[in-house]
Amino acid sequence: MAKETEKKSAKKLSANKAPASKKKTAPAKKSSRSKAASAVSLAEELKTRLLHNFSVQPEDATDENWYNALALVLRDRMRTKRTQYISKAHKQDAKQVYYLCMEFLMGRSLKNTLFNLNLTEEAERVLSKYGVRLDNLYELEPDAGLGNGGLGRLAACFLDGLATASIPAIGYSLLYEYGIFRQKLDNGWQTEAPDFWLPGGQCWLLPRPELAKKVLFDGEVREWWNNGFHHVEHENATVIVAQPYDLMVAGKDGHGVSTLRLWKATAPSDGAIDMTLYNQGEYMRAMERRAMAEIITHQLYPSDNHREGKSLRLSQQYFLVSASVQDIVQRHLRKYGTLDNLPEMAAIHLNDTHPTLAIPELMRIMLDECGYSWEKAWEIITRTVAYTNHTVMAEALECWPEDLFSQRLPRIYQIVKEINNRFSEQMMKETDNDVAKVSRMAIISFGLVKMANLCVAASHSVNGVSRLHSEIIKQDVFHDAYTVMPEKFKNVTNGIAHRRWLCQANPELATFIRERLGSDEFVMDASHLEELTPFADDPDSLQAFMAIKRRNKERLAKYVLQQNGVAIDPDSIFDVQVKRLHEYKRQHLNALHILHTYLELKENPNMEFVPRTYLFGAKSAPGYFLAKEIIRFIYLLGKEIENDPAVRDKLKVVYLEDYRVSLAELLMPAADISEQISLAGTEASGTGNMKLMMNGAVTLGTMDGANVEIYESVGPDNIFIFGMSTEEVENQKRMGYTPQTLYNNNPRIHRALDVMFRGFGGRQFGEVAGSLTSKDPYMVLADFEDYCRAQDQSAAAYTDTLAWARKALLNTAGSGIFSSDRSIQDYSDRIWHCRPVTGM
Ligand code: 26W
Repeated sequence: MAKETEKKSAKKLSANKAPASKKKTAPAKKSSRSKAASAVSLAEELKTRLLHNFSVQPEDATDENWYNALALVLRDRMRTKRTQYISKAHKQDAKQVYYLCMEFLMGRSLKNTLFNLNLTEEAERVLSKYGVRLDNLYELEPDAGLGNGGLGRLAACFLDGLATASIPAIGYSLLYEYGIFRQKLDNGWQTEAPDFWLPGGQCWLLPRPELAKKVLFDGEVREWWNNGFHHVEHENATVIVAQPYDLMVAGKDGHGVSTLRLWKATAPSDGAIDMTLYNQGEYMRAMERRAMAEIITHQLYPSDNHREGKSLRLSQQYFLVSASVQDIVQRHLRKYGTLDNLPEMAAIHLNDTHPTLAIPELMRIMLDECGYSWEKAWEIITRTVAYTNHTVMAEALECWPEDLFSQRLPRIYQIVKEINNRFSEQMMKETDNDVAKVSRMAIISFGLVKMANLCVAASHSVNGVSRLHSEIIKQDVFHDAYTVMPEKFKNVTNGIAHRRWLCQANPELATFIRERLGSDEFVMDASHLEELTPFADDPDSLQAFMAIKRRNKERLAKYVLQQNGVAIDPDSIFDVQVKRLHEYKRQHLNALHILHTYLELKENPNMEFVPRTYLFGAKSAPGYFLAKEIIRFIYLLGKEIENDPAVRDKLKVVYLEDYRVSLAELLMPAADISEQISLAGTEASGTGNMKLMMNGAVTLGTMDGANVEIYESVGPDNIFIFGMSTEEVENQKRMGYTPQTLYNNNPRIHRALDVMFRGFGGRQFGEVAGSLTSKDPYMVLADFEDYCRAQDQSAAAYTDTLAWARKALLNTAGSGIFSSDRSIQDYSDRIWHCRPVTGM
């Protein structure tokens, strides 16, 4: 690895303060091109791209050529729009949002970009001249799977919302060469294949080599005082270069454009050592150094809700925040020449604790490079940084061994130690020397650096992602901090990009809404969906609504037949549980109930039964053994039922491989029932629940996360609630939960679990069954009976077609508040305090 000594002194750094740009740019002209004119231009731009980039005439172009050409044309158009947008934002002194997140689960860009730039029809027209179908091009695009699940998808939805609201924003993340693994099921056992997404995804990335940054690891810190200035030198550091690549997200109608800046790790290519090595013929050593550097952004860590504690993960986190914070500072200094007004002009958002080191990194730059005093730097930073918590799982709260931390990040460690000392001192004062409380809030204790505590100490705002979750944070996760700093704690309920999840994923439903409401306003403002409510009393509308659902179910059935070789009946209830696989989400509660139903059906073949198709989609963290066992259990249960001619026409279980954003876009519109069955108090919010309700699925769920707000929005008649409340869960836990008693006393539970212990399909499921009868922190058996009741209730409700249609439609009507446009509005008003750029 390259060793380099970076000299940082207050003097040298003041030279870094570039004068504020005085350049005035001409105001962006409103596009006045007619539709026809821009169609011609799209055609011409495409032709030019085909010719210049791929050396083909349109007549000879393959679908792949067209896909790439289209992506490049759109990328350039977004770049132009972004430039105009930014210059307008600058003139208005608009506050900038910087959203730091280790994951952005973007999915595909083509359909969304065409839709938001209002170019879908034009593109279709141009392509049809050459016999090319736009739908085929969509399928060529790989998902940009740079995230695990909820956290990353939320970040992606927010970029869309920010652009549409004309709030200038940059999302910062890593350019993982390999995104979330491709899941393969080998007789039900999950195996992971690498997701090399760049060959089809690269065309959306704009390289910005001029903005590259250096990130320093390892080495030692030397400090001294001279002329009243504190000097710091980071000696013998390992230098990694962060190369930025921009992926742009156009807002609806294309005035605002968000940037997602992805950093790729590379070895410094300008180092003299490189050349020396080459000259000595030490080619292998040079290559090794390159590989060591590039490994940082090689791969996304595939576990969510479970910390890894690995050195490479710490390196990824620091690499992200160091490059991003340097970029933020550079941008800010270029415009204002000072960081004094950072809190007024910039909001830095930490999406969960993963980018926490942005706090000490900004301290480092302000102290070592800009000559700020500790007090002033801390004051500025704590007014700039805000933090969102996304999980209550204790095993997800990140902490780092102090020795690993201090070795890999020596200067950052010094700063964190000092933050801890000062913070602890302040907390002692504010708690009247409550030592126990202060030590629980400490940032470093028992040899661990605690990221969440650092976030809470340094952020001016700490928010949860649903009302219930935000309460739990105050009462439980961060209770100590809440008692001392109650004003920091807020709630912003999550949301989803309704233009992607409704308008694009379910175009027929969008047309239905447009026709009923007599306008397109809901596209920009999802609160208009409420106006669908009166149509719940209109039989014709209800019928049309269900006809759309039926066609979406047929579309999904086709996919299932192709992928799984199973024919599913669109007249059966499509009961969908799609999300990451985790015990707390309780896919095994769903499966246990299916097994129970299967046994009932076998025993009473003539019992009344509403045909039901259970669809599962979920990836497990590769090392999460029990989760993989649960997948195998569900998969083989499906096989077992499918092999049973007496039951298979009534009951089906389909496990869809490789659940991802693009598959979700196919699934959400086809669902009748949305399974949201986590143990109350465990799911921070959920966002799949919002996508499903928006597409007219009725929630069958617990009073957990955002389900509570869904319940309030649709009312008790349009949702199936079951299970313990958070209070009941707490009480049970206090009294001591003994699942063994439930197993012994409940014959239905007993029978189903015994079948699992005995096994079927050539395997036993003792680990899964055993986990339910021993400790089970997620209390599956305790909620089992009530879950059965809710399942039965939903089946009975489904048989009344019109009444069901009413419920479904009212779910869409009640989903407006779950648009991420509303979430962005809330963040802007309550946390970031920023205003949209006007005149866009
Ligand atoms: C340390 C490893 C790790 C990785 C990812 C820990 C935690 C995470 C994420 C925060 C887990 C996550 O994605 N949480 C989900 O965030 C969604 C968006 O707010 C919520 O809707 C989900 O309820 C929550 O599980």
